[in-house]
Amino acid sequence: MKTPLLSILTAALLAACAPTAKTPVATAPAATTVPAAPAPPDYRAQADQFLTTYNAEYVRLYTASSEAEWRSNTHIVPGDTSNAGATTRANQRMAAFTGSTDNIQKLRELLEHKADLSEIQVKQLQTALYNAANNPQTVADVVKRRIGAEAAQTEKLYGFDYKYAGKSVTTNDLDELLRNENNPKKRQAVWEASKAIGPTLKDGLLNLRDLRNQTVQALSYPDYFTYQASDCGLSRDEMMALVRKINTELRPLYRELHTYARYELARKYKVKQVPDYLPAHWLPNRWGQDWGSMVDVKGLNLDAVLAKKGAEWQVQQGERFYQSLGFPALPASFYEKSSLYPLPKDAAYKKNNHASAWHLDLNNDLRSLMSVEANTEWYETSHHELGHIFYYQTYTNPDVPPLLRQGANRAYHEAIGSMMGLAAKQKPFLAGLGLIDPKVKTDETQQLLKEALSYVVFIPFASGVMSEWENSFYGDQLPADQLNAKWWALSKQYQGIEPPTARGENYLDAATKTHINDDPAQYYDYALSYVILFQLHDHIAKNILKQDPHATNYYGNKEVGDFLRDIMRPGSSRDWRVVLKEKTGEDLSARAMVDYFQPLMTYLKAQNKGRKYTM
Ligand code: X8Z
Ligand code: ZN
Repeated sequence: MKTPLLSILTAALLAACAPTAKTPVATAPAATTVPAAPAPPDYRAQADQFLTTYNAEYVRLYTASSEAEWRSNTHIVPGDTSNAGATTRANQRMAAFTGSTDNIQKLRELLEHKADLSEIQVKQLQTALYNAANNPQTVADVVKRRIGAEAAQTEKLYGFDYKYAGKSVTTNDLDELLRNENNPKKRQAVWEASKAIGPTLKDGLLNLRDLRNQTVQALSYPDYFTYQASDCGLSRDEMMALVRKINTELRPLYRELHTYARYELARKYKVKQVPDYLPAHWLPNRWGQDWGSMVDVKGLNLDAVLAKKGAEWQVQQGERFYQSLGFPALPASFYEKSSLYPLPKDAAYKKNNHASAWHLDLNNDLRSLMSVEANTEWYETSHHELGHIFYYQTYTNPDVPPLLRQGANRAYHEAIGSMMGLAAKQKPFLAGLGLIDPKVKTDETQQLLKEALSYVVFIPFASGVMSEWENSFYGDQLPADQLNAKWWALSKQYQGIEPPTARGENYLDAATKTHINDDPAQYYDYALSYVILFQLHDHIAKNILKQDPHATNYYGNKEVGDFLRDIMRPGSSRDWRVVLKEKTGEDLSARAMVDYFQPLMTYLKAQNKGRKYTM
């Protein structure tokens, strides 16, 4: 079947090639004059024409939509729905285009001639069809309701007024308290304050589940989780098998860390009976996804150094690090247009408190939204977000059409900046920058332990709790009266964490994690990103720098920059598996991550000797 556009093009081509009628002038035998066969339709030319027009409109609508989203995320006035209204309208226009029935038909038709098209054309058509499935206009009403519900959920999420001890507090305040407060009673109150937002998001999330599932079902995806996983070229089962494998591979190490943490924290909080499961409020993070601040490595206390340098310095230093590897400076507009620091205490509006990086126009308008304060967590996050920004900048080149200005896959996008964050905390790097005394003796085991408490501890949360919960929520229609029970069952199973008191279905603790609301069914990307991070870091350390992966200094090394840019430059125009194999010689594997932390096993086993293991 042909679309009208293709029929017209084909007819025109055929007409152009048809022999023109001529007046016969001779009667000589004509046996050798066979009429030329009509040239086959030029599908490449057709695809080019279609994609040129499509990309231009895509950029125009994407930019309008991002501008509106930016405003919705940086200027939240509770009760004022004007931003949400503008965002909804811009996103609806984008949806009407990407999901238009005409476009879908044309994309499908061109893809029927895949064999005749170039690889980059096929990639663009597939990406556009993937995008269409999130907005098919055959179910325009569902899409419209979903877009409105998403804007409303974002406003609720970031407009929430957290209260602790009777006062309004920011999430930065709560995080700091969880890192530093020593009184378990107070800790519990802080933790509970951080969960107060959950119930306010429940109806919205349940509604969004239905709308998200119904949207993608129109193009035959069984559910939204399957749709998201397909972006990596994996089925839902394959994705779950992958994250479960990663979790299993890191489980022996996690088990040691879990045992260690139970005993250490019981001692710290002066609790005689060591609990079998970690009480959630004992941990220095709202979800127990990062326990790094439990350990203070003497001589390597970055918090003290950063406090003197200030918040601005951290972002600028991050940029300097990337530049030292040969990345170009950021455009001035990055600093002018980004929203990098917390709002003044008396601001009459709120902003999204979770860090993000934006490619506003799929061109050179690059922005980040953060609330940077001078501490190790924000130092790490600044490097993470700048990873996204330099990724955007690198694939914004004439060889990468706007539709393919994305990571090799989403996990790569998360991996680059996280890897730079890891590298920017290693001793030779810090000493090279003059941030610490190079001669100071530091305990390498404690440093590795601190890293494990961040990176290894993250895996059961990301590949276990988050991925399993969303898989069940979207893929298995987790019943509305089991949402919180499931969350805590998974937390216990994967993280070995329990809530301080019973958390019934009147709470919705999953929804306190921003991604559950506004970055749905894709948290496995972060688990995969850590695995990729260690694969890339291992390669850089051993093969480029010839340094111990535990003690590197990437600063100023252009070869490291070239290695990273080779990965980043093609955006999503190359298959992520091929890229990984080509650049590291390996398939996706937790091997490098497991190897990196292996030296810690002996230490932890010795520490945990005679202790009770509960997972
Ligand atoms: O959400 C983020 C980034 C933004 S892309 C700050 N991260 C995950 C989280 O905070 O839960 C980075 C690592 C995990
Ligand atoms: Zn990120």
